[in-house]
Amino acid sequence: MPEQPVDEPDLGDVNGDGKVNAVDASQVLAEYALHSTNAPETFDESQKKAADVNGDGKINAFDASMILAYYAYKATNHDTAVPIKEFIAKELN
Ligand SMILES: [Ca+2]
Ligand SMILES: [Ca+2]
Repeated sequence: MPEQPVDEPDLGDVNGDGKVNAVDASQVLAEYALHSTNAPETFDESQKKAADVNGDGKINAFDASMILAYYAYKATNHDTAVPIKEFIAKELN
């Protein structure tokens, strides 16, 4: 398997398939569920960075809901959609 770059993962694309969608959101939720039961985490460093879309250092349901919100937004704004970073920055303001 080729090595994934660790420094700049695509924000929100947790499974690295090039898309930000419900699959990523559900992986974030699954990881969050593991954290809350003190189970060992399954995300690598790159996935953690991709999952923490609001950059607060935590992976939780908020990140999952932002990923879903971006996915819904992109589905209705194909041509004009801004990058997820900008979308989240707006959502947080
Ligand atoms: Ca993905
Ligand atoms: Ca977060």
